[in-house]
Amino acid sequence: MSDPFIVAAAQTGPVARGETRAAVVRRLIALLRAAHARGAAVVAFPELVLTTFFPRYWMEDAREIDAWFEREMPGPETRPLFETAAALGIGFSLGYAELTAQGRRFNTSILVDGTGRIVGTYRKVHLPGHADHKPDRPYQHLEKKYFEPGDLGFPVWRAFGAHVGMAICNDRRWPETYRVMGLQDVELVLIGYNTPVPSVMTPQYDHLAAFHNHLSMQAGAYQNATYVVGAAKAGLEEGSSLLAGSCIVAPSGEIIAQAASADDEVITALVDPALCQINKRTTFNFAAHRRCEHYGLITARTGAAPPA
Ligand code: CDT
Repeated sequence: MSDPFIVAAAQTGPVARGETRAAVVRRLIALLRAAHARGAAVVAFPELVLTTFFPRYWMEDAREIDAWFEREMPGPETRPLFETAAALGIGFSLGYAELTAQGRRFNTSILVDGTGRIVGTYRKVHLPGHADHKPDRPYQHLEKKYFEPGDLGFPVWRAFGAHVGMAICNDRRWPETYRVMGLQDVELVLIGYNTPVPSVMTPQYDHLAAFHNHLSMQAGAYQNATYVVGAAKAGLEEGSSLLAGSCIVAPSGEIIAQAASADDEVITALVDPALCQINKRTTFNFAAHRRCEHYGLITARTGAAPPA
């Protein structure tokens, strides 16, 4: 059985459109140091954390779009984060916009170990929003324009003495995200998010945004007997209000740490892989209780269809 360790979520406040990556990285390093001072072995940073949430802007010029993306990781601006983390011996997950050598664009998160080595890459599977311009809206949500769906599935890696997976923002609302990792015996899921509220898609649920945020991660944690860490980019960013509520959820489904601000803030909690075993061996002992023969529709059908 693996030893317990401390995990941190590094929530950030807003990132201005004109803020440089170097300035953001300085903020991330300060959060990294704070997490390390609290004994953390690994810290989760938010989705697309190096820039403002640029999918809110309609852009047509390829060079303007490319400017939001990273062609290398680490690059010149992000290297100090890797170097500081390696010097402190702390790992992290980091969300950023990835432009591959083949010209493909993904909403990506990497997992970096305590030596500064990238040990895992995840590319966001569930891309919310739209690809077309909706000028009648106060802001856009153009993830479907600027990214293609992730092509790596939901891998789980051995890191920090545990089985660690990642997801990105909208992924956290989908039970499939957690289950695919649950089937790889995941013990810790690191999630970064940018959730605009009010939502231009579902204003009916604006008053429940914080509830749905926690509901999704708590359900995923409980039903798969895993810790889940949610790290928000929060606060009023370029006129768009982003949900805070970063949290760490235990395998029981309980929130065991939660941010109290909508700004740069570190929260920490103990991850004890032994606690994952309680439900992994009993209620959610998959090998004993799952009935795959009845789950075929989940992969055979994408959209819902009413009964005949
Ligand atoms: N970044 C991201 O995935 N945000 C979505 C907003 C959905 S509304 C278009 C989320 O699920 O929080």
